[in-house]
Amino acid sequence: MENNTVNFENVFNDKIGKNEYIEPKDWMPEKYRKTLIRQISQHAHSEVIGMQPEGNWITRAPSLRRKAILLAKIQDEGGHGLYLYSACETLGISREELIRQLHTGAAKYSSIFNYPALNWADIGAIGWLVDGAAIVNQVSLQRTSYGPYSRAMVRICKEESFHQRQGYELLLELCRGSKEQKAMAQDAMNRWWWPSLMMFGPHDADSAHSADSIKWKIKRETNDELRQKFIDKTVAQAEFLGLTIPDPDLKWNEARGHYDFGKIDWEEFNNVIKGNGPCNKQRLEHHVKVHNENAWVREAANAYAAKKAKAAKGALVA
Ligand code: BYC
Repeated sequence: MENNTVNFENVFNDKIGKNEYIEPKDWMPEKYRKTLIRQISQHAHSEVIGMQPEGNWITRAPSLRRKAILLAKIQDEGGHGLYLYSACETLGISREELIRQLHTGAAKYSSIFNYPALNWADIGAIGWLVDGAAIVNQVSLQRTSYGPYSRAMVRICKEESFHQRQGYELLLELCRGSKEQKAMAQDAMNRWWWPSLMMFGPHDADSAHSADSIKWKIKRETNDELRQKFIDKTVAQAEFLGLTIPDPDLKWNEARGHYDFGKIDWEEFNNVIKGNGPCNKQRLEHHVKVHNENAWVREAANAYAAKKAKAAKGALVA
């Protein structure tokens, strides 16, 4: 007798092989689903927690123009969080559960947002270096195999490249300003350079999830490949600003066609992702506090949606 049963795993592997998207209703291995939930939720949490270090500077922006730009940027980050939570929910997990995982520490967010924004130049460094690193990673993720994640990335990348340029322009103005302003920019560079390199995650040899994620085309390039891309494109930008990258081992390697760079302090990275960075406690406590204080907004939105649904049903019956 002919066997008509579809082998779902073969269909899935076939799609991955042909670079076709996996969509929410398609069959997928449980581990693929779990890896996506972990990565997309970590990404969403990063966007939202990342609003905090910048939000701190809205009231202290040095001009109305800078304030308007910063407000718009932070609002974009909130929007990115929302696209990503929605993409994550298509994998069968609720927003409440995702937030619970963030609040209990079961889900991480990017290490970078556990560092403080100490002076105005830090806002430039966050745009230039942090958004710059995020773009390198996210351009690659535009080709991720999960459709809703890929589509969210396309839109996010457009906005992030504006963010990166506003950070660079802010720093350029400081670097062309007074001696004190230039020194502020250099100080920000010194503090944000190494944490920005850590955003790409551990070296490939120590990356627990990379092998599966590359196999399933969730990740298109490895942590080390993306980190190298970021360094290679950022050095010339630092030179143009007249800033020194705080790495004495940074040197062009003609044979490799890439910059060599110094050792990353993985002890610091591990400490930060374990919850012991300079601002971990503050960031999480703030999120929990605001989430609880604004429970009424969620209740009101739900009540309004229920009222609208009931009215629509009534209109259908009538
Ligand atoms: N921070 O096996 P690995 C933005 C964890 S926000 C914390 O290599 P993977 C912006 C990793 O989760 C953009 N944890 O993992 C917003 C894993 O632990 P678990 C943020 C990190 O997933 C506002 C363990 O280490 N972008 O642009 O294959 C203002 C082993 O790592 C980090 C994203 O979130 C880290 N840096 O690769 C301004 C990008 N690195 O989960 C700007 C999306 C690693 O087993 N995510 N870990 O407990 C990714 O591309 C990947 O998840 C990573 C890590 C490359 C980050």
